[in-house]
Amino acid sequence: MMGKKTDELSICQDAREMINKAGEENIETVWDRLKQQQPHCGFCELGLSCTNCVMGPCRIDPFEYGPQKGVCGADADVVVARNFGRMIAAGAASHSDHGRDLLEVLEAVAQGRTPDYGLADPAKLKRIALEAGVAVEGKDDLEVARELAHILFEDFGSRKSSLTFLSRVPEKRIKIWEKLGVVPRGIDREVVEMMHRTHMGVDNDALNLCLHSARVSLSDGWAGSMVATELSDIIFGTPSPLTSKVNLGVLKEDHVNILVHGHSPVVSEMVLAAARDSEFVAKAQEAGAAGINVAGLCCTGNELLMRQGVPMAGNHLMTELVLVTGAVEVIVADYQCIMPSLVNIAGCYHSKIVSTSSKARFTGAVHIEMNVENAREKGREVVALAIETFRNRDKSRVRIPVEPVELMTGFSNEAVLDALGGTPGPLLEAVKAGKIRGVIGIVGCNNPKIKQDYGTFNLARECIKRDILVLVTGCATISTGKQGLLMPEAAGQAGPGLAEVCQALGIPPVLHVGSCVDNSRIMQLCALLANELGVDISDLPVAAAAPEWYSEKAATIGLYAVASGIFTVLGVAPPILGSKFVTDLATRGLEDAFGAAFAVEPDPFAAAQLVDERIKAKRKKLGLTE
Ligand code: XCC
Ligand code: SF4
Repeated sequence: MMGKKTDELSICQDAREMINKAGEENIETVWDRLKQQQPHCGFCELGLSCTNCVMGPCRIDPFEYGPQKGVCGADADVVVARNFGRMIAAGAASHSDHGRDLLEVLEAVAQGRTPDYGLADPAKLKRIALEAGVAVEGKDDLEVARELAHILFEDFGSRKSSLTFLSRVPEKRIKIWEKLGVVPRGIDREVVEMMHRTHMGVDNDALNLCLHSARVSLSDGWAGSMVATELSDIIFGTPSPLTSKVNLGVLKEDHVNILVHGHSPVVSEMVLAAARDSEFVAKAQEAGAAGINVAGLCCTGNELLMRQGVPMAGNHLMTELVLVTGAVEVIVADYQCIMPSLVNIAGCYHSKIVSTSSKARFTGAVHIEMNVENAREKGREVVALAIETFRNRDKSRVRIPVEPVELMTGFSNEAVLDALGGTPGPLLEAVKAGKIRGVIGIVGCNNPKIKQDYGTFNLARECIKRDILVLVTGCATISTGKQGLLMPEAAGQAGPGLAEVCQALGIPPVLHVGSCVDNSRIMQLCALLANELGVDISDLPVAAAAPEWYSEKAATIGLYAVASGIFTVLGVAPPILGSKFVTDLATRGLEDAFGAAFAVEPDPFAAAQLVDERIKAKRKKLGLTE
């Protein structure tokens, strides 16, 4: 299969072994399908094809031999900007719709409509409610929750001119957004307006379209995702440091293995609760298993890892391979990043894919619809199905490669500030003294076009060597965790300043701050530091990177980082290169407008150099020595 050797596809031993096993068993994986798709359409790669109406589809010729305009007259700049705008809208919609699900749970809890969920962190509920302008004095938690839910629901609509958590944004940054006309108004409103603007014959100015893209992304980073993060903490608990394990070795050969996949803790928390029920553990034993093992994939895995210490089986490119172990009874999924191929691969084994959301169904999967009213009961159905499925496991096909690696997790902003004695002061002191030269958020996915985990792991390692503290979210967590960087011992691989800080606090040089929506934690932390120093976020020695991104959501995260003033390096170019105007804007023009821009650099070592230079320049401007 494939033509490429497996060691060219992934840096991970567990992945390589399972790719080989898939080959032996004639199972098609994402790498096979990538090969079948090649060569990719050049027009699409450049962002130059348009299917927005049926006068088309149209293609703009990048070499100027062929047509330079679509049937409607749109040129390359407009076509690229429109396509990019829709990409950003899809990413923002995904995070924000996930946020809305948490909001619906909060409302159901407040109205007493669900016994299944509660308020695990009532102190945070009060804090957030106060921030949102709720008078909490003399009110019980449910009343506070009801009022908070009401205010946040309005953030989604168009009844307000500004969003709740914009109060966190430094004043200088808000001024920039006001001047550019990109202050986000309503979460859904910005997405809907993007769909409107990109209909034929509406917004036909590439700059104007790109500015609205920035506004859409900000409605995600400072609202939709932020709502998801804050409410997940309130409902399920604010993460604090704990240790767990990562890689395919977390599967247990003698257990019923249940994998949670997707993004929303609303589903995975209920599955976990049922799996921990002694009644089911006894049933599993009756079926011949030693017990029930729950492990995570992708971001809902991150949610459970951060709060419950549930071990992590793998990131995006491991989601097919985990089935190839032959040891998985059920993958229970909610939404986002769940490859439809999982159903086919599960069909090659005894495994079952369970979908749980009416908005994310998979032909051939078992559908167990979960909602706030029935979640606990449905979680139990999933676990019962897994136990039944275990009876069909073919033991001769089971192969669990490698031993798991330990990792430390749970670094919410609250936990970080707690560790520092309640204020960001000590962190700022370490930055001023140059022990921590700067901070980088490394986020995002895997992409089969890049050797799995190569970009993310190497960038993280190069950054810590240079005394740059690394924060990870999403699949980048797993890429770095599998290589041991999420343990305090990894301080030995850091530069002397960062190593000293990590050793003093007993923390790793790479901190896990959560799932993809939890990039909002990084936004909040940057705002906190900027406010403390009385500067803008763009003045801070910080950067962001998405070395192996694939998803529309990752594009949106990158854009809200840049629009918030954070220099961002992408390992894969977005489909904008067909427009010189949009490309120049992304890599230079945004710097003038927002004080930060994108760079595209697939080589993680060169990317680390770019980040280093940026941090050096920002430190110098702040009058900090190296
Ligand atoms: Fe998806 Fe969030 Fe990307 Fe991983 S990192 S592949 S978006 S699961 Ni957010
Ligand atoms: Fe072609 Fe214009 Fe229609 Fe796009 S909107 S398909 S460029 S006619």
